[in-house]
Amino acid sequence: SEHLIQIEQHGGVRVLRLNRPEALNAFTAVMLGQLRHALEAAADDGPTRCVLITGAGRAFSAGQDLADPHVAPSSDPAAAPKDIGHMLDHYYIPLALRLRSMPVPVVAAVNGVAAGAGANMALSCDIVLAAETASFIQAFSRIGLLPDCGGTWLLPRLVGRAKALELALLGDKLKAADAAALGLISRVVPDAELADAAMAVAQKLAGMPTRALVETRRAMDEALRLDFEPALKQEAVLQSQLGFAHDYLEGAAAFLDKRKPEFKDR
Ligand code: T3D
Repeated sequence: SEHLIQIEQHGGVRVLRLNRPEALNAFTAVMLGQLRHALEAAADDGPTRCVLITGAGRAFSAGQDLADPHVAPSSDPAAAPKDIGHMLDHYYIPLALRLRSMPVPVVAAVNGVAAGAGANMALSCDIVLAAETASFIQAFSRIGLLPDCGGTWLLPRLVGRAKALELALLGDKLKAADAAALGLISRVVPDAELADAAMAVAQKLAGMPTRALVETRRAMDEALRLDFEPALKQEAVLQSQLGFAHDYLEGAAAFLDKRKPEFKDR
């Protein structure tokens, strides 16, 4: 079948490239299935210690393909409207959950426009870099929908309620530099440097103690709904577990021996 997700391995980094450039990498059901499968495979692959997601061509992703027969309005006015909630239940929700619970860190290199589900998929990644000419659009309101793929959860947490609602209601294009200034993403780099900058971040993460990184993500997500003291206690429980693991023993020993550590926990 067609490779709508292109997969490359660079050492410990698994690159997943959204690859439907003629349609700005808009998601079809088939493509979403391939992306989920690619994430599962990366999660199951021991040597892979970081995933890097980017887009082929001039866009990151234009979001749901509005022409996909699963969601496109029928030309027959008598036909019953399609249930697009079905698309979320069967494709986007499993994908979003898989992405947010990957056993390795996930970097997004947003190479161009990221709209709708494409934007929120990028924002679900652990570290988001964007090219100077990239942009983010909560396109949902323009077509009578609300932000999905975690948009209602992610946006207020990333930028606060006022900006989250502004972005979601107006659906305007947000330039990468403005997204970085708002704290929606990590960093903006010149277009020509995006691939190298994102790979450098991914390679650095791939050489780090994977399990500690993933527990950090999980603890932060969890802490968002905890009070201060329960968050402190959660840190102690997780730290206790990490403290018995190989990577801490190796990391601390390597520091004391003034040598480079070799991490392996996943
Ligand atoms: O429906 C459900 O399952 C529920 C889930 C919803 C999740 C969602 O993601 S809803 C949001 C869906 N996405 C959008 O509404 C964005 C639509 N696209 C745009 O607004 C613009 O294309 C962009 C701002 C992303 C880029 O604009 P621009 O001017 O750079 O490019 P363009 O000319 O608009 O697009 C180029 C081609 O890609 C064009 O096709 P053509 O004319 O060359 O044959 C355009 O139709 C196509 N394209 C772009 N986005 C989509 C798309 N085709 C299908 N679906 C798209 N989302």
